Amino acid sequence: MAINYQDRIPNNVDLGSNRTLQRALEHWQPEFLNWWTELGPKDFQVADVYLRTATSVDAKGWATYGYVRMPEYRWGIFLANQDPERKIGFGDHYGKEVWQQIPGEYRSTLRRLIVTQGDTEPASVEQQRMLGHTAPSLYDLRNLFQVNVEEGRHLWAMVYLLHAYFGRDGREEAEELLERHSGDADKPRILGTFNEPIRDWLSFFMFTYFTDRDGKFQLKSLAESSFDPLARTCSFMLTEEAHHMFVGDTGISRVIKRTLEVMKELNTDDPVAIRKAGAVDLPTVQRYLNFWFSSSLDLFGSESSSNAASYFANGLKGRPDETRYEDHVATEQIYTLDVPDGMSTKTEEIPMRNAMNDVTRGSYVKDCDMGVTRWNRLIEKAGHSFRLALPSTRFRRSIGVWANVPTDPAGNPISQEEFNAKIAGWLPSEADQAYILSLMHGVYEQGKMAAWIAPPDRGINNNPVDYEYVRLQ
Ligand code: BYC
Repeated sequence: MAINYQDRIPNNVDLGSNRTLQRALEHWQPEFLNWWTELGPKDFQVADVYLRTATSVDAKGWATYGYVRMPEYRWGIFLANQDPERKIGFGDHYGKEVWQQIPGEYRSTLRRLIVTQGDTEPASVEQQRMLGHTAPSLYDLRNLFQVNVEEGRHLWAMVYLLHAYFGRDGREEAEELLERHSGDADKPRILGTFNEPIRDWLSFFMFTYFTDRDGKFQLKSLAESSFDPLARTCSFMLTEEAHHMFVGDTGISRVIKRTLEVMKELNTDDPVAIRKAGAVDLPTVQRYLNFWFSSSLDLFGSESSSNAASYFANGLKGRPDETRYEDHVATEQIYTLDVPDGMSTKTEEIPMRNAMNDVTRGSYVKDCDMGVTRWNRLIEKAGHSFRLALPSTRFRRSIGVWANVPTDPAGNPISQEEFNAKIAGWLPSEADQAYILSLMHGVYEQGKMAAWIAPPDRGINNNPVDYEYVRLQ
């Protein structure tokens, strides 16, 4: 169905035919806008931002670009088109019709999954709210705001499901999505990473590379769901998510590119000299990477999880790209896990269904590694021996079998004393953070770029890099 932009809430779900639902969502809309004003991007609400807006949900040409003031962005409800032939792709109900309504026995579990997904969206906007003040260019400022408005839309996507399919409980959950806040001592966001502050753009790029990529894999898992409206909304969200990861990937590449230029100019790889010249030395990039990658690994949940087993058995949440697997029922398979064993490790065998979180985490790690390989190619081409690396999935974990087990970044178990003594060198130290913060100054002059980052290879929507991506008032 085409997107209807005439309604107060743009949608392609024929919202107008369900007056009760429409009214309930129209009641939530001003609460969302209040939240956006209070906890969305600080200042810049009257700036004209060159944003894309969805016009159709097909893979090609879904976006239109133009100047929009963020509070006037047309947040709405967009589901990928329904496939009337779609069948359940995994678990105990494999091969049966997908559900257009939620079977009563799965109601609370599905609600929990949708709330957890929904909670991350406004959380990330809250985390990033101060970054507009220190954007390295108008191009970057626009990308930040694009990511922010789309995370706002992803919240709409989950709120629609809560309102449309979960009655009063769902409406209450939708209210609470605006009441929990990132980093709030009393009402924090549900998942750990979404309570971490993002004060600088290096962290923002790491977040959009590593944490938005968790979003990609979780959305892919939910896009397999037997609950068809959830699958369809996640399919469309994935098309928006791709740009967020692009911002992270190219952002980190540009930081590294600039560092390599400075290393060449000065003919040194000495971090002190590189910092004096106003660039980010590569060991610091590695420490930020260690922080955000390890934090994002926790977002997949425990390696062995009875929750994950029942999500899979009941057809609520599958594996990303489920069709690539041969066995979609997975009752007979065994998964081998590495677990800590004092100062050593041992293996444990668990039923495959219980290992679904770790299967998804494994695909995620491979995907993360592709960027690292590309960044290392830049470093290698510039003639340097330094290499960035993903730390082990055992390193600095807070969730799962490796939670609070001291290991080095390679994953070797070490004593708590050694860990305590060395961890400051493996993560951004206070001095690193102070240095990175000292580089952060807003650059708002058209075509200008902060000195710590290289310009992008190309602009947005075939516009030049020096386009006026944000018209400040
Ligand atoms: N922090 O059996 P377990 C995105 C909880 S990102 C705190 O180990 P399960 C985005 C867990 O909730 C994608 N708590 O794991 C990115 C459970 O609590 P309850 C977000 C955690 O249940 C950037 C308990 O520990 N989407 O879209 O199999 C910008 C035991 O759970 C954490 C989703 O996450 C943690 N890291 O799986 C914007 C999809 N990890 O229920 C957006 C929906 C686990 O016993 N969520 N816990 O109280 C899920 O599928 C699952 O909840 C999880 C955990 C994968 C998160």
